[in-house]
Amino acid sequence: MENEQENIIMSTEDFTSKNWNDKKWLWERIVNINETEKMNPPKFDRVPDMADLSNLNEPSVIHNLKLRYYSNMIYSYSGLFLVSINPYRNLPIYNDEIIKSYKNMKRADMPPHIYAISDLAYRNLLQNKENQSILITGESGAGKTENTKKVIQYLAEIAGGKIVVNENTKEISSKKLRRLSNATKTKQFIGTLEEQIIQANPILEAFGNAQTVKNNNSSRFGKFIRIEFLPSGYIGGAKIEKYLFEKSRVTYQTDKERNYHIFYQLLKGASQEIRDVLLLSNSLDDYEYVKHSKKSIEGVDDAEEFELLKESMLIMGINEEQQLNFYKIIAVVLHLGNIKLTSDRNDQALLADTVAIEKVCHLLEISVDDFTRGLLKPKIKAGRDWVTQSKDVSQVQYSIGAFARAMYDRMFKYLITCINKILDKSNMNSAFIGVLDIAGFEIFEKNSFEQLCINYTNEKLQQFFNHHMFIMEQEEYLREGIEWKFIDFGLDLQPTIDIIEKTSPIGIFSCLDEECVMPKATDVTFINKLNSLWKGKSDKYEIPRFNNGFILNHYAGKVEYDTSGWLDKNKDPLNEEITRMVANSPNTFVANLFPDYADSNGPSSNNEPQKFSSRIKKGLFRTFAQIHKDQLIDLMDKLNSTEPHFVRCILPNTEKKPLKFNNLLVLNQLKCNGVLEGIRICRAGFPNKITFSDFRARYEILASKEIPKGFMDGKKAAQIILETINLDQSRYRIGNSKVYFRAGVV
Ligand code: AD9
Ligand code: MG
Repeated sequence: MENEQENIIMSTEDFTSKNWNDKKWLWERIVNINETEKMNPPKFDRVPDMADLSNLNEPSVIHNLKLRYYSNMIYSYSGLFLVSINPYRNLPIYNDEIIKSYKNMKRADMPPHIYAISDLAYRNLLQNKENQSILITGESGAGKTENTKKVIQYLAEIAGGKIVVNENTKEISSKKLRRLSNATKTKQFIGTLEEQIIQANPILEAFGNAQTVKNNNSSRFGKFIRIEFLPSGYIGGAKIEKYLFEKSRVTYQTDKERNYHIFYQLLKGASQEIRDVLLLSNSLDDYEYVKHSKKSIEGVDDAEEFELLKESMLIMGINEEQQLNFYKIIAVVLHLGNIKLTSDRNDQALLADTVAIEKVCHLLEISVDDFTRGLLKPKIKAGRDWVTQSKDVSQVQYSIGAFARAMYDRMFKYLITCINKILDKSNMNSAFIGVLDIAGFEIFEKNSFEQLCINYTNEKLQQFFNHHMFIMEQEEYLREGIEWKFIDFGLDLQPTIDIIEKTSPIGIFSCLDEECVMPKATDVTFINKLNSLWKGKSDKYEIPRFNNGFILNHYAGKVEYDTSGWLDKNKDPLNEEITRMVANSPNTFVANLFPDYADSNGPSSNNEPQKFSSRIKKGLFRTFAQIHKDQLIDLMDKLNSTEPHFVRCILPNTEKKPLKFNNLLVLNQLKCNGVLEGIRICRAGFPNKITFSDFRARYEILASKEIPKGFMDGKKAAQIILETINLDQSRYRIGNSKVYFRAGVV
């Protein structure tokens, strides 16, 4: 079947490149008639909108996308979606000229482009006075982040240029970089607001992106960027929110991937002066947390990138002194990775040497002795008393790793807070266009808690899309008085979402949270409890035959989750003695990263460390699941207040190569991301709609004799035109304000 499918959707390129005598089997094949689909006549080749194909089926969609892709047309429409296929090379389609050509143009009058969507969102924002969102999803490497940047570039270009920030928000008209000399502080470059919004990205990428097997510049976090607009239509500010940051990468990467870019940039690019302050060498091999990874990325000079990062920071208004604080955390993480342990005769952990820990404590400005004791022999509560607990090497290693991950995670979060302080000028009421750049469904061989979180997010986003497209569409038919039988497409994804997020009956997240505060709970007690709660209760939930875990029936397919390690992943427990020390460090930058651990009376007080479970109950600690769920609810609220636009990014091949189009890989993505489902409903409904006035303007010529001169209302005129051309009644409907056509009729 797979080969047959390949065969049917073979493009003209494939056919011409074959040696027909050798590959006779390619064209002489017997296939089951039921497994074939109708082709479109060649005049439909490369149609910009798939909804216009007269034979709308999977093979013809792939065929069309492929023809377009090989003609450098990476953008196409599929009904409500903009589909974007990664070209893996720079195409001359993103310059100022092209931006200008999309300004104020109707979607139908220009080739499909991310600029067309950006312009539509901007126009709708101004005209309808409604907030807009652009939701960009797709697999890793499919081009989400590149498209996000293009949206921002477009908006900055057409709606920027009038406001310049800083100098106490005094308006300056030049868009150029300026060097503002401030009498009291160090000299710094500060950019215009648009420049700052654009420069936020390299900063986010340095700290939040890394090389992975799938993408040399993979974003390891999701983001929602709100571009805010003043009533005049100019950009007034921006705000960034992040989701699901992959902190495990800070302490572990495979040899085919890297840690976050900033580690390599700093180690390769920092001046001797900075190195001296941070107690760093210039060799990646000296540091445990980077030395096992890949060292460099083809075509990327990390030292040069570091220079660009520093420039972006200056444009943002983060001066060199402030930058050093962030680099200091990177150095602390690197030194933490170098702490070496051994065991004593009772298997208790000891420091093998004190070099690394001294560097850590020097940079954090805390006592080496206290830190060492807190790390090796933390206090815990036993009944009413506090006792010193002995830890073995792997336990201490775990707490060092967790501490390093928490430091990095909190530093990244704080960096975004700083950027937002600079960019977020407007009040809550200002109109915005939000761009969501978030990973699509992930179905791997082994799926863990991270995959559940991302798939849960996508399930909600897909539900949002379904609601928007299917419900809105059908509601529109009703409003327009079009005769239409309501179709239940079986697309309600709520049952799967409920299993994850419900609190009653207890869903996966709540169950996990409960186990996280149970004494003696383990990953095994968790999965047993979950299975007993859901077994046989929903057709979306199954128990796997062999492994510990569960199977969820997602929109994109069935996914088996392996639940080992979930308790730790959900709480990522920190050694609270050491976090408390850091929270009370005289270095305010460092201390402010852990405000939730600071005790008001200082480190020498008699305050007893609180137990983890009591911290959860008091709301001092929130589990990962809780944080993510709350963030998602907030995001969905925001999206629900917007008019959405949907962009689906597609990965054409897994080799990161231009001009390679893998049919099955693309087909699979179209299935997962709802494009094919969208086409199905398109076929059932009336995807092409034209207002009466537009319709008359365009087609009156077809019935010039029949339509009398002088006034005639639009509906009547449309009726006459359609009757004159004798169009089959099943192929169109006349509503109250528009004419509706089946796919391909127009
Ligand atoms: V991930 O989920 O963050 O791992 P993304 O964001 O979907 O992923 P990204 O935008 O980073 O993928 O694109 C991956 C690479 O493909 C980029 O670094 C570019 O080298 C390449 N790419 C993507 N889109 C374009 C494009 N429109 N033009 C040129 C592109 N190159
Ligand atoms: Mg990305």
